[in-house]
Amino acid sequence: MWAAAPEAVVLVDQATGRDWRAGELESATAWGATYLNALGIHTGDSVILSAAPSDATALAFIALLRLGAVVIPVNTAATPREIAHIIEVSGATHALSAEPARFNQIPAHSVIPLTVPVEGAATLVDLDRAVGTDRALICFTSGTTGSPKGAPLTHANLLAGTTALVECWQWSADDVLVSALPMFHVHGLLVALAGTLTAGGTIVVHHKFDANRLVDSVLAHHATLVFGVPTMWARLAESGRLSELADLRLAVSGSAPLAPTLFATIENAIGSAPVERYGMTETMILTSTPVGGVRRAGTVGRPLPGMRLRIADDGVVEVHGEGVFGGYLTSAPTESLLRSGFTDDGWFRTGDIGEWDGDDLRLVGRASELIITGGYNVYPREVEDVLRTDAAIADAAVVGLSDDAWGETVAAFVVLESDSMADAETLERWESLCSEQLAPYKCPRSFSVIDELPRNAMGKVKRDDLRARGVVRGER
Ligand code: MLC
Ligand code: AMP
Repeated sequence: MWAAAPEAVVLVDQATGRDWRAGELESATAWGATYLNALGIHTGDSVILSAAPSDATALAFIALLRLGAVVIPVNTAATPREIAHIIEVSGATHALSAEPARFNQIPAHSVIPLTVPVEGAATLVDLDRAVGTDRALICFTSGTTGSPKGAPLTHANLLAGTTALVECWQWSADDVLVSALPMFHVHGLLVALAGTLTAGGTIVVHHKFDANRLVDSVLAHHATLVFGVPTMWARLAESGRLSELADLRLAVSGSAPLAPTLFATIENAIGSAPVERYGMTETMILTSTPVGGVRRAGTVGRPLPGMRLRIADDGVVEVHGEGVFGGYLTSAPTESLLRSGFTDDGWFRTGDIGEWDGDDLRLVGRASELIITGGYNVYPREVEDVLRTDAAIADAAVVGLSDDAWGETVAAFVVLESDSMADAETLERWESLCSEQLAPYKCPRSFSVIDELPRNAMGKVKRDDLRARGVVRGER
């Protein structure tokens, strides 16, 4: 693809204005791979990549894949406790970061500051030798048991996922995508960046989401595509500038439910319905509403090419296809993967409850307690485990409260030890405990003190009851 049109601009860094032609990207990632190899990274090594989106981040990702290393994208807001867990489970030996000091749990010589590769004399390493069954990435997803789980994706998974998107969205070399999505998740790194590379189009990368800057960028680059999570679309609507996006070919929303009211706002402003697509870290993108057909609010569309979907008797969406991962990493030092979440006949159970509405899938709930806030996933158990370490807390339950801006916000309900009371100082202590242990998006936005947690006959916390109560007291 790059060789066919070496002069074509494929990557633009919005903050610096630097653009990269295909030929430049080819040689810069080859030098980058040579440089990383000289610093001790070899084929098969697991390497953390943790940085805000930029051309340097994109180039590092490509260089690592070309070298055959396994990329582990890590949230730039991850705490030392969260990083330690990722290193332990993945066996990461190196880290590339714009803030190397955050990775002091890896020997200093293996923590590499992220920079744009400088021109080298020659490429000294074998590149592009990975085969489909080789691991390309290990992505961490929040886990029901309290600790994030490592989901390896192979080169075949990645290619199947991006090829299906290119076909489904008729994504071509003429398309220009503006993306402010973080590059440490499937949406920004694989759908936006790897999708663009597969399509041979252009991606304009923003370091941080800002509604005004995004609209300016769409206009300046004559962009045809914008991908965002619903919170980003809500902020674009709030900016009053949505109608300036009327020339987009596709305005795409995903990672969390798009409220029908926001769908209508976007449709009215830009003159066409947004495209909704549904995916998961473990599976890449599963469904999309049609590019050439009617897109209905509240539906996430049809299976992508190569993806099969069925709805089990309990309502859970089950999937099968080339993009679906092979299982989770285990904590034991073994190559075999944990097939939890797979049926006996090899389909992956997503945990989402769905129903068919004509040809389109409608997601109607989740079998799990997963909270999605601004497109980031939080499992209550991880937050509850942290809260329970506080001496004043006898018990805790965490739920997602519905919120117009964030979709859901994290809310904690706590039961005090009998000799304890909650005053302003206590609240501050809980807030600091959470912010030390958990990335900011996982920290409760409210703490409600209640006499006891509502439980059913089996002793399970009735989370719906808590959601119905809303914030009881102590909102910050
Ligand atoms: C930031 N904050 C959040 C948050 N993002 N809190 C809860 N949920 C979030 N998602 C916190 C900040 O730390 C800060 O805390 C406060 O909220 C306000 O910050 P902000 O500056 O207003 O937020 P901002 O940095 O602009 O981030 C908002 C956002 C971001 C929407 C741009 O959340 C984002 O990039 N979301 C995209 C997530 C994503 O890419 N998901 C895809 C997963 S892949 P304080 O304490 O400092 O005030 C996937 C598969 C698939 O799901 O299908 O795609
Ligand atoms: P993640 O673990 O971050 O990959 O998140 C995957 C989850 O995000 C899915 O299981 C869904 O619950 C949710 N999700 C992704 N896309 C959509 C969408 N378009 N609508 C509703 N939920 C979505």
